[in-house]
Amino acid sequence: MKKYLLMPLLLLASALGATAAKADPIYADSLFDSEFVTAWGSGDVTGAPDGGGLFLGDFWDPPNNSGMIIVEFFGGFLDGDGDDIFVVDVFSLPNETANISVSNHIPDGDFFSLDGNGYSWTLIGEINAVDNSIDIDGLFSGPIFFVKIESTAELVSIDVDAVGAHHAVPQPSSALLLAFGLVGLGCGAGWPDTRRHRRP
Ligand SMILES: [Ca+2]
Ligand SMILES: [Ca+2]
Ligand SMILES: [Ca+2]
Repeated sequence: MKKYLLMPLLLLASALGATAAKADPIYADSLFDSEFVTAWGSGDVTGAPDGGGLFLGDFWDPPNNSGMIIVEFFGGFLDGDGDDIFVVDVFSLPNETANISVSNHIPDGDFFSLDGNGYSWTLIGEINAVDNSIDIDGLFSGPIFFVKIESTAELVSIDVDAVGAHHAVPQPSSALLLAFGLVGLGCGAGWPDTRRHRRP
């Protein structure tokens, strides 16, 4: 096994994968839970923006109750350089405010303080419909799979079209698979062993 080949290839694959993940934002895969929300248009807050979604209130402005959604990112994302999470709103006003919290999983254990649904949440901060992205900035480490958005406005409700993240957890990329393929070839009979010639 040519281990001297493995590390440079893995580093290359990792660099390529990280670059690709940072270049393209990812969007929430699933609406996990919601409370006091109202649909407009598609009613869909997953995937890329489509001009429809959920506003976080149970009635047109002003709402009787402020709303909340929890969305899930199946592949997870990380606290990377700069802003990490953004909420796409429509008809954006700065007084449409919301708190952003994050969680990593649905635990069976008890190693975090959990809410009634078995979640632990870390409050990252408040956004608004205009200043709509936020930097985790070290408040949470490790992959994040769940984002909770809670309206903090009394007179208006943020209209959530989509929820995005900038730093997807790097997935096994084609470059990584290629690297493993090359290493695999290196183990085969057709790959010349140059070391043999240097060290007779
Ligand atoms: Ca960050
Ligand atoms: Ca809005
Ligand atoms: Ca949408």
